Amino acid sequence: MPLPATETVECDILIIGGGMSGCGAAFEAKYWSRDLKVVLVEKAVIERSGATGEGLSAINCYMGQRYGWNTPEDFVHYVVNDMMGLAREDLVYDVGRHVDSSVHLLEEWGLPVWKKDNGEYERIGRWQIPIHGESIKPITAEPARQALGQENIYERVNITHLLTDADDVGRIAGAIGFAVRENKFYVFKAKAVLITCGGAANVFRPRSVNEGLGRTWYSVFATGAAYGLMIPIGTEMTQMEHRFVPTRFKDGYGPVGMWFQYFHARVTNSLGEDYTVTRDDELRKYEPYGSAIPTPTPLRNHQMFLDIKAGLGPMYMRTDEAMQKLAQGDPAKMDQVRDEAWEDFLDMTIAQALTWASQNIMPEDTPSEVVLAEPYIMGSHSGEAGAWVSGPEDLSPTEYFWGYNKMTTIQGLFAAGDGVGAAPHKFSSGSFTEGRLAAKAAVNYVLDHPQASGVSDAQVRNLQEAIWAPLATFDRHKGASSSEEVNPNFVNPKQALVRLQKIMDEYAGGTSTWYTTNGPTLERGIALIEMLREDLKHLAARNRHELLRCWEVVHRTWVGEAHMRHLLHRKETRWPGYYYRSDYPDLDDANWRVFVNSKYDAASDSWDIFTKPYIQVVK
Ligand code: SFD
Ligand code: AMP
Repeated sequence: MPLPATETVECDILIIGGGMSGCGAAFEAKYWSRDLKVVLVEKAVIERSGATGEGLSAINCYMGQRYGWNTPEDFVHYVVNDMMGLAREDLVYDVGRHVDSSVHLLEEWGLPVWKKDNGEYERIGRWQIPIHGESIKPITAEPARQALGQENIYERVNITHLLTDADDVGRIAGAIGFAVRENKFYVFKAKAVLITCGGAANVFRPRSVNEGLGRTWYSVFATGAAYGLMIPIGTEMTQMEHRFVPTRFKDGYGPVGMWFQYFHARVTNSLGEDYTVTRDDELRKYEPYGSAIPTPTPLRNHQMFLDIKAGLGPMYMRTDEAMQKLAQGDPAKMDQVRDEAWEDFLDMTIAQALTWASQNIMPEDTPSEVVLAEPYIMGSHSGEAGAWVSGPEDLSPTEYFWGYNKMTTIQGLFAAGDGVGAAPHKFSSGSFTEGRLAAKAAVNYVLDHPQASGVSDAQVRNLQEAIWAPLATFDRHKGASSSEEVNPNFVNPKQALVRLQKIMDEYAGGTSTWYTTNGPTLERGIALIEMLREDLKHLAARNRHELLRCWEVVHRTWVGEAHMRHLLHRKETRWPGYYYRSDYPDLDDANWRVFVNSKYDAASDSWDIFTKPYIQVVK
C-alpha cells in the first residue's frame, strides 16, 4: 500500500495535546516568545478535547491566598500526606504558588465561579471551589487559539512517536503523526517539545463492559499518549506503579467530592454504618498518614473496600439525608439544593444525571450506590504517574534539578499536567498552570539552544511504514475469512484493547481481583504483555479511525507494561485502597519512602528500574 504525502512543519516549540496544560502552555509560550514559532498539535479539536471537554463543576486546586485560606506550604503538606508520604515537594510547591493567578485568569476569560454575597469565591472543601463549568474547555481554548494563531494549530492530527536527534538519542527533535480525516503524515521538527497529552483511561478493564462500554470516569481522550510517547525514547519515568482508584457513583461514574464536602453526605453500608466511623481503627496501621486530615484518598477507599469485601454492600451515598438536612424543611431552600445537585453532574458527568433519570432517582429522596472504580494511570488528579522532570531552580535540590523547569531527562523535552509524575492534585487549574510554567522554561531552553536538531530521513521513513502498517495489513489479508473482524492474520484494535484490559485486570490488580496482586502474578502478567506487544505488530485497521485506535492501544500497552514493572519493583503496599501486594501487605516507610523510576532502552528492549530519594523541601 503506498504511503500518503507528508507535510513537514518546522517550528521552535511544539506542544503535543491541547488540553488544560496544552492550552496553558500555548498561551504562556506566546507571551514570552513573540518571535519564536510555537505550534500546537491536537488529535481532536481544542474547544472540546481532553478531560475537561465534557465540562467540570469545580476547580479542585485553588489556594485562596488572597482570602488567607491556604499557603503553598499547606498545599505541599496536604499533597504529601494524600500520597502517603511520596510527592516531589518542589513540583507541588511550584504549582501551589502560581495556581491562584491562573484561576483568576480563567475567571477573567469568562469562567463563572460561584460567589458568596460578599463577592468572595464560594468553597467546597479546603482546596476546591465550585464553578458553572460546562464551558471550561472552550473558555480555556480560545486564548490559546488566539495566542498561537489558527495557522499554528494542527487539529485532528494524532501524534504516534517522538523524534530524537539524528546524532543524539538523548535530545528531542520533533514528533510524527497522521491526520485522522485525510491521507497525510505530519512531521514536526522542533527545538523543544512539550508533552501535554493527558493521562490514561481504559488501560484496566472498566466496570462498564459490553452494554456500558465506553463509559469510564476519566476521559476517553486520555489514551496514555503522554507515557506511550515518552517511554519508547528512553525518558525517565517515575511512580508508574501509582494509580488512582476513584470512588464514584455506580454506572454513571459521577464524582463524589462535591457530595462529601459541599453537601456533607455520608456513605453508609447495608447495615446503615458509616465506614469512616466503624473502620477508624484501621487507619492506625498506616501512621503517620492515617492521622492526616483529611484521611488520604487511598485510605478512605481502603475503609470502604473492607466493608465491600466483608459483603456489607451496597454502599449508598446518602444524598437524601444530606439534602434534607441542608433544606431543613424549607421548599425554597430544597429547590436550590436540588438545582445544585443536578448541576454538579450536568456540568461535568452528564451520564450520571441520565443514570438518575433512567433509574427514577430523585436524590432528595433516594440514596445512590457508589463503588470503587477501575484504576486510572494519571498524574494530575489523585494519581502521580508520569515523567521525572527537573524542578524550578530556586527550590529544587540538585537531585531534582537539571537546568530547566519541567524538562524531562531528554534534552528539550518538557512535560506538564498528567504527563508529569510525583506532582499530583493539580487537577484542571494546576495542569493549566504547570503547562504555563513548562512553556516559559521551554522558551528559555530554545533561546539558550537556538540550533535545530537533526532529523534522520531514514528514522522518519521507518516510522511512517510502521504507522501505516495496520492499514496495509488489513488490505493484504482481508477476505481470508467471511468476517472482517475475525481473521487469523491480524488483530483489530478493539481485540487488542480487551486483551490488554484482561491482562491488567487479572494480573495487575484490577477490579475483578480486588485490586490485589503479588510478585509471581506480576511476572506472569509482564510475560503476557510482552507477547501482546509483539502481537501489536499484527494490528489491522479498516480505515483511519481504526488506525487512530491502533496507536491508542499501542500507547496504552506501554502504560500497562510500565505499570506492572513498577508494581513489581515496589516491595510494599504503600497505597491500600489503590492496590494491595499480597506478598508485601504492609507499608514500609523505612525502606520504601522513595520514588520508583524507570528507563526503557530501545536498543536492547530492556527496562532499568531503580529508586530516587524523597527529599523534604518544604518544612
Ligand atoms: O470531579 C493528543 N478533573 C477535574 N479537575 C478539576 O479541577 N475539577 C474537577 O471537578 C475534576 N474532576 C474531573 C476531572 C476530569 C474528568 C474527566 C471528570 C471529572 C469527569 C481533572 C482535570 O480535567 C485534569 O486534571 C486535567 O484536564 C489534566 O490536564 P492535561 O492537560 O494533563 O490533560 P487533558 O486536559 O486531558 O488534555 C490532553 C490533550 O491531549 C490530546 N491528545 N493530541 C495529539 N496526539 C496524541 N497522541 C494525543 N493524545 C492525547 C487530547 O485530545 C487532549 O486534548 S473530578 O472528578 O475531580
Ligand atoms: P472527586 O469528586 O472524588 O474527584 O474529588 C474532588 C476533590 O475533592 C478532590 O480534590 C478530592 O481529593 C476531594 N475529596 C473527595 N472526597 C473527599 C473527602 N471525603 N474528604 C476530603 N476530600 C475529598
